[in-house]
Amino acid sequence: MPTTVTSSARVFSALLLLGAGLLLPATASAQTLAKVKARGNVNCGVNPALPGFSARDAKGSWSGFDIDLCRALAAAIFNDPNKVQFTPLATSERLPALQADKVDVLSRNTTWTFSREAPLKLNFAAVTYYDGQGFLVRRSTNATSALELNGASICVQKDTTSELNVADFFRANNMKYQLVALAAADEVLKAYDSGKCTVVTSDTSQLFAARLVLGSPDEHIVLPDIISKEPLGPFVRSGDDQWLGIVKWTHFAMINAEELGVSSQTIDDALKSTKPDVRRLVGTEEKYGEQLGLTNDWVVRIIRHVGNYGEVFERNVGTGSRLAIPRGINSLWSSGGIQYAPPIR
Ligand SMILES: N[C@@H](CCC(=O)N[C@@H](CS)C(=O)NCC(=O)O)C(=O)O
Repeated sequence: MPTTVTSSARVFSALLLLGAGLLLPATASAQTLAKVKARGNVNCGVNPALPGFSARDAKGSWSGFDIDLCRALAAAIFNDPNKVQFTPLATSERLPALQADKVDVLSRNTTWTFSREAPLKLNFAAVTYYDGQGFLVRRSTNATSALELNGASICVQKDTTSELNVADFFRANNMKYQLVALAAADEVLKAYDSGKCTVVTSDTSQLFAARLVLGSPDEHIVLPDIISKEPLGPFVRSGDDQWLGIVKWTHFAMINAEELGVSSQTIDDALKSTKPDVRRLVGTEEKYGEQLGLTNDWVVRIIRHVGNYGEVFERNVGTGSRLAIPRGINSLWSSGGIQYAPPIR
């Protein structure tokens, strides 16, 4: 008899432990959304100044491609794209700031790499912009390819993937170079402007932005060579599946909306649509929003206030904008690009 009592007590305590084990991660995993709702805004870590991606006007109002992801999150959560607190972060402080809980999400032209996930206890949410590293030179150099840069002095920003890739590229091609590694973007441009280096290397999107900051943009060209893969997008802390889900599905919803022809102009028609895909997207069918901890009209809020992916791309960086970047591989998969989102169903 005592044996039975002991063993059932053991089974009971084992079940208790198992229960606690199952419960603990669940409670620990839903903190960010609750915190954001209690605070009344999304705290977004952003680039202090990168035209087209993240910039402040004279009145202090933020706009740009990376900014719109923050606004889309605020729209989904609060039905108000202005409920964002922007925290400008320098390149070297961006990942530590996210790790230290100083921001809820980092939306700052940051490349998804192996060493930025598990080792840093961070998760990459979704590729909002497929980029690649390139080179900016003066048009007067008549250079047509990066392979002509043997012996060049090259400016790069510290603590970036750019610094690592440029070393690989020159080593692989048996070329010499002199690296001028600087801490901030404006130092890089000043050094190039004053002749301390003849080349700037960075993500190509950032070189397009840099051309605008330099005195006469037409005097500078971005060489055609792309020497790396730079999948850019938002990061969150690991261990909060709900928050990771909200960030990644916000991007996927904007891609799916573009694919289905749902835009800020057509959102009211979409709400009357009989198409099953559209109905699931806008929440007139199923309850996907609630499953994320949001309301079922979460996508309607995003599209109404911010727009679909194509609208965000064109407005901030596309061919009609000052940056004039062709959509290229960031076109939808159905139009020859690689932007592809899993279905909402
Ligand atoms: N995508 C690359 C580069 C990102 C990066 O920080 N680029 C610099 C070069 S333009 C930048 O944004 N600087 C802005 C600043 O520090 O103000 C990475 O994740 O390492």
